[in-house]
Amino acid sequence: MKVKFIHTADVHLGVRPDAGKAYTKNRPEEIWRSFERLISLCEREKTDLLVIAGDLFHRQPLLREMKEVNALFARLTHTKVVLVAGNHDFVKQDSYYRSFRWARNVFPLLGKEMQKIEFPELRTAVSGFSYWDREYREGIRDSWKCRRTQDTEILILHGGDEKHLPFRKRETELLGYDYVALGHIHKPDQKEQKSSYCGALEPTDPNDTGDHGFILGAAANGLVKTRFVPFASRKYIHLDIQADEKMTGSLLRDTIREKIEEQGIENMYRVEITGFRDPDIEFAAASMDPYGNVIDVLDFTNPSYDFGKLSAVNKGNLLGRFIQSFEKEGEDGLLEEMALYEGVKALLETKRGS
Ligand SMILES: [Mn+2]
Repeated sequence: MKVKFIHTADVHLGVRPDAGKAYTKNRPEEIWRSFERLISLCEREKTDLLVIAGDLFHRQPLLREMKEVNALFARLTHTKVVLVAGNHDFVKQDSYYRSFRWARNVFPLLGKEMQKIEFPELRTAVSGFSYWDREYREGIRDSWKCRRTQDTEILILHGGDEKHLPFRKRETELLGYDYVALGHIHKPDQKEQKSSYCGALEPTDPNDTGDHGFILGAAANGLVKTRFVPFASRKYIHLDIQADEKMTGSLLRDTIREKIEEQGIENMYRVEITGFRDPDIEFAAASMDPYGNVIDVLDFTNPSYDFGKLSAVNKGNLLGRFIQSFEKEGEDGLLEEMALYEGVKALLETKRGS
């Protein structure tokens, strides 16, 4: 018997991530649409099991949000849904998780102790537990070891950092399950592993760079094969741009535009400029957003001062002496260099102002 499953987590429905001027407003809605697309895919592919490894919601779910999600689940004619609550949507005292009546095909594992749900018709069992607090500082327990009752045994775990169920992946593999569906870390494991993070369905933070999607799995007689499927509608990309003395504001703007066109105007960008610039040029970050998808422009360039000339012209004054003090040291460490640049910049600005 072959069981098809999809492993997702960290959808963070309700999050309002920064996506750049043109997209930020629509981004929350887009994340909902992506989740709907996933549900449609489950229906179309006759997926047997949809496993949601926590943080389906970004915060305590509103009743309205739960009803929306449940209505999507209820449309599934073939798929059974198993979910746990993560640290973001943890089962709070008055959480709707406690009282909500889910559709018949939804099997929430909302207990704070490990629970197991069996699907004899799929010869599959899924184990997991939910967060009842923002944090879960204890590690993996011996009692979580797999006690096999079905051909395929799946374990859901949410966490993997210091404050959220600290574990090493190796430990989770040693628990004896055929597959461990991990949630919490937004970066997906793109290589097949027995214990995998599927990553966030859509990136929800500018630091969630790279592909995002879900894990598609097939289980047959306890042998599980999985692969990562990119599914997100947009990516965050960090653009590194190297400036030199010839770089002007308009040249930089063109470079940014070209790079964005190359890597996709649908994506969201953080731009970092490094290297040297003409000391008379200042880059106006605000004008560097041709498609409205630049979140920020970080200018780390240094003015390419001609220290020899500056030192000669300013012989005897504060600026000249400052530069000379660096020449005497004869050190060319990075900190020294930065101090020299910052110092000269400050002194030149004071000079200009006076
Ligand atoms: Mn989490």
